[in-house]
Amino acid sequence: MKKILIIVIMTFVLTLTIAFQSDQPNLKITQGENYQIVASEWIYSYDDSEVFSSVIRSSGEKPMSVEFKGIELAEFLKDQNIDFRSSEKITFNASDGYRIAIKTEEILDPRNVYIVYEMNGEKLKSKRENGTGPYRIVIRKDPFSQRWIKHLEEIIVQ
Ligand SMILES: Nc1nc2c(c(=O)[nH]1)N[C@H]1C(S)=C(S)[C@@H](COP(=O)(O)O)O[C@H]1N2
Ligand SMILES: [Mo]
Repeated sequence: MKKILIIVIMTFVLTLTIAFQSDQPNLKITQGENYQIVASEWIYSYDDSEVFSSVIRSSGEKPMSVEFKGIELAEFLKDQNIDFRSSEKITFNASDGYRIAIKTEEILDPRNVYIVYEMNGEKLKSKRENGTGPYRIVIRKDPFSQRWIKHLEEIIVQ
């Protein structure tokens, strides 16, 4: 009886651990053969994060003014020691299979491309929680949000 109880408890704890770990919103940066994982804590505690206003245009809904908090992508990559200046574009993969590429030119344009993790003071929720996060790319100078990739998982520098 005791053994069974211990097994049940251990299974429960293990399941919780796995569930918790897979919910940790880390980001992967891939460059050629190499990759690095950026922990969510690093992102959430980033010193030079910025808050800016933006307008969300979802199909079938009125444009909505929001406040985003995030990190300028060029700064983020620089602080991760990723040199992307010689590549033509960067590719972004989302957990739902969505994928977009952004030209390096656009990324180097000041205050344009951001990795966003908060909206109106709240952390972006995951796809499972019906959110647009935990991370989203916002291109401030592109008013249409097709390229504002949600559920960002991987950044690929060619
Ligand atoms: N990961 C992911 N990002 C995505 C999409 C998607 O299907 N998957 N759709 C894009 C399109 S076409 C639009 S219009 C916006 C919709 O964003 P919203 O959910 O904030 O309205 O997200 C963009 N980013
Ligand atoms: Mo869209």
